[in-house]
Order: sequence, then structure tokens, then C-alpha cells
Amino acid sequence: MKLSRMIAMAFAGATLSIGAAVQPVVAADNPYERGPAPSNSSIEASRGPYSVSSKTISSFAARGFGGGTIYYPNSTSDGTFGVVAISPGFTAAQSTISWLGPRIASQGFVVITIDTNSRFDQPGSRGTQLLAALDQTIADTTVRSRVDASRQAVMGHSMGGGGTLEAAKDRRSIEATIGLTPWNSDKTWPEVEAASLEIGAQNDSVAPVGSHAIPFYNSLTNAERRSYLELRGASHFAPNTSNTTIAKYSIAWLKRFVDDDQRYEQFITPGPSPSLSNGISDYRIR
Ligand code: 9J3
Ligand code: ZN
Repeated sequence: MKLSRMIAMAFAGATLSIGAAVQPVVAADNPYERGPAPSNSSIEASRGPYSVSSKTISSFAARGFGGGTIYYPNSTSDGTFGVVAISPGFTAAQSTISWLGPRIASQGFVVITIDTNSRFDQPGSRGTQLLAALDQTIADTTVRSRVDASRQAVMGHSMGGGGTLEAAKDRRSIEATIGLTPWNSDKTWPEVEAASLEIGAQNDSVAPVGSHAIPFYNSLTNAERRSYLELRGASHFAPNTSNTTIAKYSIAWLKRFVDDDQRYEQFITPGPSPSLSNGISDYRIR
């Protein structure tokens, strides 16, 4: 969360009396924590603690994107949830990133996976479509009571990942972005303030990390936080099938920066040490 909002929240929740000792902001309970305390196994699991339902948004019903599927926790007794929109890559359908919908929603998020208007849409258009999908999800009559519109995030594969940076550049209130083997012809992203995670694939020959994910990470100088995680031996298409490393670090990132949930900081900092056994070839955070 942006510091300015945290401070505003701290003051809104404070009951001050003259002469009272100043309480540290961090002592306040976090109103956005959802679910039990995490462990490695809880964020590696194929499903989290919330049971999930889904709702199809047809291409005819979608306003500003090509249609999608909203995955949402059934619970109405645990407060509202942050909202996440996820785009596929160039020439690809929603089905290539569908696995992320229920996996992330079951950890306590309202998630929309989308088709783009055209499979050939470029990253700028994908960014605009991610924002349209967030807006339609926030307004959706089925899920709106479960959504906290003030806590938004975007994810995407390849040109969809490039689109996450476009979306965050256009809507500075976005809390978090996650690029999965991201691709963009723009290599410089100082405009992005959202906490941004770039997940690259070591053997990607479509969006080589040296000309995409790593320069994006290096240029995100105004992001609240930024991280680079590299999947050892993986190809550009690693994000298109269930992948526990992608899910684990994406969930931790969303929990930490959409929910402000400090219980997940342990997975991010210092983060994984690259090794042969964990399938991670590089990890950076700052
Ligand atoms: O979305 C992607 O897979 C982007 C990679 C690509 O095909 O770019 C070539 C223009
Ligand atoms: Zn730029």
C-alpha cells in the first residue's frame, strides 16, 4: 500500500488524547489480513483456505475487454478482498492463464482472468483492458459486495505482463503488478509506483530476460518495491501451466502489497536463494 494511504488510515483509526504517548503506526492491526498465518506449504498448495466460485463474463457482456471469468471466495463473513485482473499473452486465450484464477482466489482475492479484444493486441491495449476488467469486476452485481475497490492489482503473461506496467503507469493507485515472462518494447518504467514483481524464464527466447524482465526490474526505480525472480531452465511458456513457484511468489507478493499483510514478508525478503533444487536461477529485491 502507498505510504500516504497508510498514514491517512493510521490517523483515521487513531483516538488521540492530549499528552498521550505517540503510538507507532505499525502497532495498528492490519484490517486487510485474510486467512490463517502462512507457511511454505500453505502458499505452495494447489488451493488456499477459501472455497471459490466462478462467474463467466461473456464477450458480449464485457465492456472494454474480450470477456473473462471472475473467481471469488464464497465467504461473505471475512470482509472484502483485493481485486486482481490477469491477461494472457500475444495470440493467446484466457485458457493459457486460467489456472491462476482459482489458485489465487482461494487465498482470498477476487480474480478476473480475461480474453483480450483481439489476440493481437499490444501491451498498451492489454493494460487498458486490464483496467476495464478491474472496473467491471468491482461493479459486478454478484461479487461487488466482496470487493475492496481501493486494493487493485494486475498480472499478465508476456505482452499481458508488459500490459501490467502500462496499467500501473495509467492508474497510479494500483497496489501491485506481476509480470510473468513479461514482454514490452518500452524498457523503462520509472512511472510505475506499484510494487512490481517480474518473473522471468532463464531460457526464454521470445522475451529474453536480458532485454525484457531484467531491464523492467532495473528501471522500476519508483516502485514501492520491486523484485526479479528467474525460473531456472524454463521457457517463455512456463506460466501457461500450473507452476508452484509462480503461484507461491505471486501469492506472497499480492498478500504483502494488496493486503499489506506483513506475515508474507518472510517469503519475499531475503527471498529464495537460487539453487538447482528449488528451480530458481536468480532472485533480486529492492
Ligand atoms: O505475448 C507474448 O508472447 C509476446 C512475445 C511476442 O510474440 O512478441 C513478438 C512481437
Ligand atoms: Zn518507459
